[in-house]
Amino acid sequence: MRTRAAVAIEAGKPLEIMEVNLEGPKAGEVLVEIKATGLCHTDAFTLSGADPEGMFPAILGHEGAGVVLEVGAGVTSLKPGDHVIPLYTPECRTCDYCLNPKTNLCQSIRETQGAGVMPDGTSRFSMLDGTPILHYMGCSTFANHTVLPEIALAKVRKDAPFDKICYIGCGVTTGIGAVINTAKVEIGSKAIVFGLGGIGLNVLQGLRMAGADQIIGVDLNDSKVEMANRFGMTDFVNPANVTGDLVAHLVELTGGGADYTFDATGNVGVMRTALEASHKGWGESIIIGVAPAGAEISTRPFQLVTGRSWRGTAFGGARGRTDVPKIVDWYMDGKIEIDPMITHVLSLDDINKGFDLMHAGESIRAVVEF
Ligand code: NAD
Ligand code: AHE
Ligand code: ZN
Repeated sequence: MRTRAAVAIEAGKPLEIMEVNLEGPKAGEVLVEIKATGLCHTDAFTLSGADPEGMFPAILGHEGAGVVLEVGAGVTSLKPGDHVIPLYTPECRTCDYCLNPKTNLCQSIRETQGAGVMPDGTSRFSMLDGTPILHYMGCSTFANHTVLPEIALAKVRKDAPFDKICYIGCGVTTGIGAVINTAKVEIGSKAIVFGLGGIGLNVLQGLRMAGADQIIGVDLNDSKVEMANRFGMTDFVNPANVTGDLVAHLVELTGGGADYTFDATGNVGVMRTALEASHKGWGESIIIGVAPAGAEISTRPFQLVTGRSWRGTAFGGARGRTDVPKIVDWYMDGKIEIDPMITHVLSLDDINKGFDLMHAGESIRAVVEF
């Protein structure tokens, strides 16, 4: 079939909207009509050329929601008409990783996913002249139709609006999951969230759900304050307005350091500040942000010797097929909020405007509706 997609032709160039060929689902695969997709900073990061795994031409996008149109041979858990959210972290339920309760990082198709192809080693997308186009994070939601492995789709209820629940495909689950699954924040905790964008705001609402007492937000952009307050922030710090050492300021504000800190910026300097602003003896710092190729984190080992720990999280530690339908229920039941964070709704033709808004710090989430 043919479908419309925003294609990343090469690093650093705007996406090009075009008709592309899409082959139907092979064994174990599913054809999905994407109804809506969010724009995550990770899409911009890969498009910029900073992603060591970034390859072109590719169809980016990993925060989508849609409807199953067709299933390949052997698919048993999905049927045409089912509503689904694509999963860049799949859940096969049989690999060593899925069988280990300490991780959500299913590895059953990680190698081919990272290479931009389906598990059989080939792409389903091509240009009209036959040039193959790579998949991205196993999802490629910047296309009106896409093909995914069955294990990379969460089946969700049919009354949930696509233009909101697409955000559960990455940002919402990553932020809330970092608090609940990864850090396992206790009631009464003190926490600091660095970066109050599409991920950081969801860390805030996760902390509020977990019953944290002090929730400090740190961002260079003052315009994020209003939304952050709405999602549970109790104190705001703009590093540009701090005279002297930022770590010392945060340690003083928390009365000795935070129980938990979260980096949602992708800046390795911020990651160091986050680790060092966590409490001596027990503070945990969770890295969510994705850093560019070649970037490395550093601190004095003494920071760890004296009881702080550095950890990371992918997709908020969530097991997608199991946890994503529950998070959709939380949204539908009013336990979490999504709507205010979707600040812009665009057509596919205007997708590059969404990236401009992100880079200008003017959007939280821009969503493309098909
Ligand atoms: P975003 O652009 O919406 O938000 C980033 C925020 O960080 C902005 O508000 C910006 O003003 C702020 N910021 C930038 N530099 C800063 C600094 N030096 N100090 C303080 N604040 C600063 O991006 P997003 O969509 O929220 O994504 C955030 C990060 O999380 C990105 O690196 C993204 O790739 C990553 N991410 C990781 C996962 C995961 O599974 N680990 C999932 C999704 C996104
Ligand atoms: N490809 C990059 C790393 C990108 C990365 O860390 N991706 C996160 C999800 S970001 C979603 O917005 C992730 O899940 N990582 C785990 C994995 O297996 O990719 C690089 O540095 O090579
Ligand atoms: Zn993302």
